[in-house]
Amino acid sequence: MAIVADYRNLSVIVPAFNEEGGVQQTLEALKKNLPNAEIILVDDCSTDNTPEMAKKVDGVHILRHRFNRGYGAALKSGMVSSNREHIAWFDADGEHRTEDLQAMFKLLEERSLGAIIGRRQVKGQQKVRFYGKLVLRLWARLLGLRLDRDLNCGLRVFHKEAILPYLNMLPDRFSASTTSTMIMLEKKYPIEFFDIRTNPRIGHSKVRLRHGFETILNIFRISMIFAPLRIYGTLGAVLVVIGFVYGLGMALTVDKGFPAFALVVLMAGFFLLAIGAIADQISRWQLSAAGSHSLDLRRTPLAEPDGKH
Ligand SMILES: Nc1nc2c(ncn2[C@@H]2O[C@H](COP(=O)(O)OP(=O)(O)OP(=O)(O)O)[C@@H](O)[C@H]2O)c(=O)[nH]1
Ligand SMILES: [Mg+2]
Repeated sequence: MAIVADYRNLSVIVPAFNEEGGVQQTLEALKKNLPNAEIILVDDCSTDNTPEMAKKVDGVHILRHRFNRGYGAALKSGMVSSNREHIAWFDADGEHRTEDLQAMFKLLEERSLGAIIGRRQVKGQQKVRFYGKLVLRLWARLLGLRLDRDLNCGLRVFHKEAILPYLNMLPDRFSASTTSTMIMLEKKYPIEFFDIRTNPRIGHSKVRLRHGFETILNIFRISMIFAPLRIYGTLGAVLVVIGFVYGLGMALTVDKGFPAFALVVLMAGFFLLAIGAIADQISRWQLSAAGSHSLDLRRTPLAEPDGKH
């Protein structure tokens, strides 16, 4: 007898804003292919027929924001009301395939991972988006993070303990996906990227250029929360080295002692290092409170060493 996979351990959160074209089909596919999963549609105060279309599918929990709050806010509302151990994010526009979600969930459970993040193919992507994503990756790299190809794919699955303690760090808008990737990496949770295929979206895209700028700002914000010493420390060390080398060079070659300018640069470097050390203490203190529920996850025997991220 064939064993039918059971998804009673999983909540699927579907954020939707004006997705009357794709929402019914998306929910039907989830109901059919993920039996017993809890499916939560968060309608972000759509102005079209999204709620009516969603109601046509039985057994879906529908939450509705009273005003439009954004993609990240919708995901947070859904996650807070989820009752299962694992949480998936799944777009309402028909773009994601349930086969991919099934495979990702299986892997997450089998390997006790903190998260699995979808990785879309670069081929066929709009040029603008391709370069936008490149800028995001370079920016993250500059801040000391080696990120994989796709930071902000909307299809991902988490162990609840890996994401719930950080809900207040997730922004309300589109950068919630990039931010959640960074949180997983900064917390050194065992995670994997998983190659997925996507269908063309049904209906209009909601992504705008300003969302890219918001994301750049949020990458910086998260780095400051998790690893302030990396930013202040690098900048401080660079200034100290410049000040010292320049000052010493001038003192030895031009016979007028250590120049004042070099001293100022040196001092600025030391100040930045000191600020970094204090910020680091504050950050550790804050994060130990936020992440204390997640410690078990880090000790799971199947957890991968995270050196490869
Ligand atoms: N709750 C909520 N969901 C939103 C909002 N904007 C977009 N979404 C949903 O978030 C998901 C992803 O949005 P998309 O516009 O598809 O963004 P994308 O998948 O990155 O890019 P495209 O599919 O190419 O447009 C979809 O299910 C949208 O309905 C919003 O303001 N609030
Ligand atoms: Mg989409």
